Amino acid sequence: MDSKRKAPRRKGDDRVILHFDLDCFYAQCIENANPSLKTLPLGIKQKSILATCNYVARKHGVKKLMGIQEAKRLCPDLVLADGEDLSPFRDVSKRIYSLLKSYSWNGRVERLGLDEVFLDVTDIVAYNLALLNHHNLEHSWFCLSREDPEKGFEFDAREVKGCVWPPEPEPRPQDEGDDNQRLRLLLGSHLGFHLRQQIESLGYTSACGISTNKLLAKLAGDKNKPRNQTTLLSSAHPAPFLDPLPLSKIPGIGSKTKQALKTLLKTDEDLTVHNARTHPAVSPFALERALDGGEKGIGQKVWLLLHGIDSSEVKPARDIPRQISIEDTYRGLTDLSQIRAGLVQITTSLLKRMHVDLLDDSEQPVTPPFPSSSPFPSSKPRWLGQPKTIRLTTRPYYPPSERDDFEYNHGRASKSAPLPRYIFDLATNTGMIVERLVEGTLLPLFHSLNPDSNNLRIGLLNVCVINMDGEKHAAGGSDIMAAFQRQKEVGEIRAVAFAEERPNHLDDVAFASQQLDMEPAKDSDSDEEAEWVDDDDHQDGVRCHLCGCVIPVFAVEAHGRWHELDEGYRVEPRWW
Ligand code: DGT
Ligand code: MG
Repeated sequence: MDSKRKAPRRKGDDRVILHFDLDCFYAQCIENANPSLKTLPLGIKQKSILATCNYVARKHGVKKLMGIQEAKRLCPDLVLADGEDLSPFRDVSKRIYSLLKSYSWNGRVERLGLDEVFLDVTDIVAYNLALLNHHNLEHSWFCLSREDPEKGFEFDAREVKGCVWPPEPEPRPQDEGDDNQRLRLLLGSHLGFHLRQQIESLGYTSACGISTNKLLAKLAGDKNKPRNQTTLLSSAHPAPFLDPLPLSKIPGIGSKTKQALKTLLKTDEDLTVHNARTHPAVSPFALERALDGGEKGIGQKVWLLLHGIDSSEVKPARDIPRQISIEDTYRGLTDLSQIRAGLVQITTSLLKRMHVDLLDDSEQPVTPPFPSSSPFPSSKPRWLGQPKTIRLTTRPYYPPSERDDFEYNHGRASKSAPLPRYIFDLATNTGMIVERLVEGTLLPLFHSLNPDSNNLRIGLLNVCVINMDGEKHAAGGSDIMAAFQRQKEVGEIRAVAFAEERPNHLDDVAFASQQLDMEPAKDSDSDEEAEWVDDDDHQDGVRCHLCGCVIPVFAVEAHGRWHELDEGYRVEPRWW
């Protein structure tokens, strides 16, 4: 065998990673608010498509991202609920994330979008492995706290909890190393089950994957859905598990990599992992060359993913998002009163989001403004973080015929200003704050972005607050790069998924773009998102997660340093 094609050395095999994915998330949120919907086929509508549907509807053939008309044709009794307002979904997401975070010892709890969470539970598992009484595995005790031995649950350590992959019992591992790994994953499966039960106590069912890295945990969880879990026992030899999967299932392998692989294999057919992994023309070096212009080391990275190796860490938990962004799309706003109304609406939502995400609500429910005469001054909510900068982005309206090959950032232009401090005054009425912010800050930014007010045709408005107080921006090299990459990657994945499902619909591009920026990586407010880096992101530059600019790769570090400068009035750099 060519030495370049030797099976790569595995890293991080001794970790235990759990991946949780809520079942039909938006639908469950709506069902919990209206329990009578639980037994009916339910679709969650956003513009002209279903963002998701419950599993009753899925039995009728209805699918996520299906057009409403098609869904109704398949299931005439389908009940439709409006899913345009993401606030209730974000609130539930936050509660579930906080719950899972409260079980972590090492703080490695990473959100992926609104309904997925990774947990690195290696430390909890190692602790419990040492406690196991091998003479009485049947009546084992799983300790959830190092300080309080009574906090935990009883479990049967003879068996893995839930589904196991491969399905048939494996021959007993031969050496002690493998045996330990099996036991670690077994312990992880019981913890995963316990945590799923805790999530269910909040009213939400989920799927869970248990493995030794994020890639394998996520893919394992996909095996048995809904309300189930899968442990990948053969994590050290994942080829039989990965090989049948289409390449599109592998996070981090994007459309350009897929195309590069097709070119290497001289085929037009859709490839499986097996096709790509075993073909003699595919090696780290060949991939690096085929993806020329991409990130250095991209060939090696793709090669590792094809072999189920992903050394990326589960990121430490964060209490507050790095930025909050709200946007909406329009069919060409032409006069300033429409623009003003759009800005008022967006800013109102933004302020609401800031109250939900940035106020410490541990003391009392947040319903600002609080009257200054409040009898409970000490229970006033406290700002956990205060963004320092506000940014307005606009894009002209493009008719559908012109939108076919749009890049996410096509036509977008942005300007920033310091965020006025009155926005944090909880004693002032929200409506007054919005009016003042629109008049005093956003409309001036709008005019400087669109100086010719007689020729307006606005297709998108986005307002974003960034530069959280107390936040350190990872200016140095790889962290900031990874953050930029994550944002764009998931944006592209969403856009592709959307385009594939609804290729000809009028609203598709506008809708996709609305979804992307309201929730790139399913949730733009959080950077605790997709860790996997899409090679495709490096072809032309990467998108800054702080200001949205697309930046040539060589300029990323300098751009990061620019963000670290404290603001005076700052106009977005235009040269990229
Ligand atoms: P599942 O996990 O297959 O049981 O179903 P969901 O609905 O939980 O799907 P998932 O986990 O991919 O996404 C979580 C939620 O995020 C989902 O309920 C709706 C929303 N979402 C996901 N992808 C898209 C998308 O491409 N467009 C829109 N509009 N919403 C999406
Ligand atoms: Mg889900």
